[in-house]
Amino acid sequence: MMKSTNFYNKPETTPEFLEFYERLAKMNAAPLWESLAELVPVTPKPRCMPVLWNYDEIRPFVMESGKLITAKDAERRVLILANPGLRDSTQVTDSLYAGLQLILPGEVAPTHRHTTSALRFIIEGNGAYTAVEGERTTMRPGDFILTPSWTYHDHGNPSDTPTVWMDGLDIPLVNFFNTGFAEHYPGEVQPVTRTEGDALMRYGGHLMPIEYKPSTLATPVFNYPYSRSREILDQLYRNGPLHPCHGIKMQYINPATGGYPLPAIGAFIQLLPSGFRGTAHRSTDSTVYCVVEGRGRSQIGEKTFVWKEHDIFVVPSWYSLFHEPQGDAVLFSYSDRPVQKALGIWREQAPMPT
Ligand code: 1HN
Repeated sequence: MMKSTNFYNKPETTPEFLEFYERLAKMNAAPLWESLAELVPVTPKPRCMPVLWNYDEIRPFVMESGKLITAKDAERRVLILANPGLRDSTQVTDSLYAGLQLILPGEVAPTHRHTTSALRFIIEGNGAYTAVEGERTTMRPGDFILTPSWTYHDHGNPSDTPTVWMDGLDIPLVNFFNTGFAEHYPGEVQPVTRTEGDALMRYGGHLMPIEYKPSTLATPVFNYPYSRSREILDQLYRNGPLHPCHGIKMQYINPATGGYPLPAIGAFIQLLPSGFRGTAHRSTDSTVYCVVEGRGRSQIGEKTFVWKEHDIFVVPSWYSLFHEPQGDAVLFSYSDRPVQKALGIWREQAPMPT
């Protein structure tokens, strides 16, 4: 007999059962034994699917949106990356959101704040800025930028090139809890009250202000420049060792706590050096990847995705995964790992047992 893949196999349903269920439904009640296998899977069964957005294919749509609507009229001119396994939804995974945002030369996206937290991973452009609580930071390709929950933020592009970035937000989680609040800043653009680079210097070096006490889980640093991340990856590659699954993989941290940069979102950057062939691994946090540099392929379950710079792909919970770059490659990724860890349910096999 084949081993059952269900935790529980429900007995056959007779007309008597069905008649009972009908009367039960009128009582706003239901039999657990009909849905137990689905409610308590033996291993994760994510609805979200492996999917890749080829940047060369999606970019023309992003630019077309720039002809259709202004950043101001749209509030945020973003194309949502909707996972096809979650049809009609606005989710990239079961718990997270992703989008591609465009801001054209001369535009501003007005100041607002909301309870959902956001990260930006900059894809192209040079000279546009994001302002967070009175400090502007220039967005450069590969920069990792944060707007924590309930911080006022706006974007502006005084440069002469379009700027595009990937947004990552915890919208599905915040809305699951029915804790969504949002408001506009009184006035379109918040005043600049701090010098550019202040937060990084104050909190992101090897010094910390005396008696600084974090008031939230979110990081006080809101731009993690790529120039620095890249330098660290390079140096650590030279120093070794290389992880058999991840290459050189680092996580972004809140320097004040050593924890994740946002309460619900963890973010990572990894170097896959030329000649590396990663070993298969898996973890329970469905993850969104953005290719920062280089090209290669990743095997996700039964699917192989061939990727290059700026492509975005999703690895669902517990799918086996390995990466193989062609030449040096750098991958950025983010997931809900902090939430899973807080709940004590995060699991990883790296490498997977053979
Ligand atoms: C938002 O505020 C931004 O500030 C981007 O750039 C995407 C998606 C949903 C809700 C708010 C931004 C967003 C968003």
